[in-house]
Amino acid sequence: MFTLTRRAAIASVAALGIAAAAMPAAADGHKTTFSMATSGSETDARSEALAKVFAPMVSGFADYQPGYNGTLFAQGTELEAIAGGNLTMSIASAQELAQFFPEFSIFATGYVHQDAAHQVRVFNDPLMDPFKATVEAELGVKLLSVMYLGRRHVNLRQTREELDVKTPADLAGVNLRMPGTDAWQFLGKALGAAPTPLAFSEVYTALSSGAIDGQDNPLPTVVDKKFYEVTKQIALTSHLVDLNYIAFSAETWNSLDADQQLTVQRAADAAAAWGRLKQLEKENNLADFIRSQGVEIYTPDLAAFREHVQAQYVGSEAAASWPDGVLDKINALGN
Ligand code: KDO
Repeated sequence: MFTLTRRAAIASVAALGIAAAAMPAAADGHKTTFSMATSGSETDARSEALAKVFAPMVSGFADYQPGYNGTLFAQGTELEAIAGGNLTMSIASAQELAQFFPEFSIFATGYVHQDAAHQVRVFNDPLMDPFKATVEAELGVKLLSVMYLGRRHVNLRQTREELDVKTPADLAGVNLRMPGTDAWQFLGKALGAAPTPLAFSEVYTALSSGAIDGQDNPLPTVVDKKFYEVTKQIALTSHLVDLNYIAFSAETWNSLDADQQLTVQRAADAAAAWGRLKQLEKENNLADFIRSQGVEIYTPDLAAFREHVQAQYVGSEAAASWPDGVLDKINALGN
């Protein structure tokens, strides 16, 4: 299932070589550049948080230069770019990290995280220390803070009359776009659908043309990317309370002095907190707008989805990569 072994992935990154992008923050007042790549838009809450909160806080010694919509680096290539010294930071997913370190799939598993607060407790718990240490040691990437993306739901082109999603069985044969890594595809299958890998930037067009039946994302993303224009229903499956990490070049970090490092860490935490509140607010207030655009929103049989999804992970290759006891620790940090 995991096509890229850790060794192969690390080797391919090492082959990129370390470029000169991570210039040290000069003590002579010359600012360093923090380049940031995301496939999200400029109006995405996580992008806004970095631009409005993180950037001003580090502006004394760093120029923040963001690239949105996958323009700097394509979705899924950002971590390699940081590791290769060609990018300072990104909004990285656990699914992308699982390409290098399969154990990260635990944070990409359906119905594990319960809500935004649970994500924060998990990220700050000592259980995360070995995960963070591995990413830093083997990829040269520091995970500074956890950002909230939101509850992912199934969003389809079909009307509810054409397809009423009550249980995973109703998604049989549904061509559901999921992002292009193994952890995402696994989740799509676990939902009962026929997952198709596709870059985020292609989703609107593929929905519009009918190349795919649907996609899964939180409500704020459905609005931000106008997916409501090309879909007819949202089944509130809440199958993944999704997160991203603020991933930062260890090489750049090591070039900063202690005060600058403290400032970067505080700026990342402040941006993550701001973005989390913003995203929660959007999530809680967007359903009426989406309905007003002609999209039906309803809750399917959540117990059936949870049971089915969780059952798919039991005994899976993904679950085999999870360190002993970590799932119990994550669950113990829940409500
Ligand atoms: C997506 O491709 O559906 C996804 O939501 C996956 C996330 O991990 C994240 O990369 C996100 O896209 C982008 O940041 C765009 O919102």
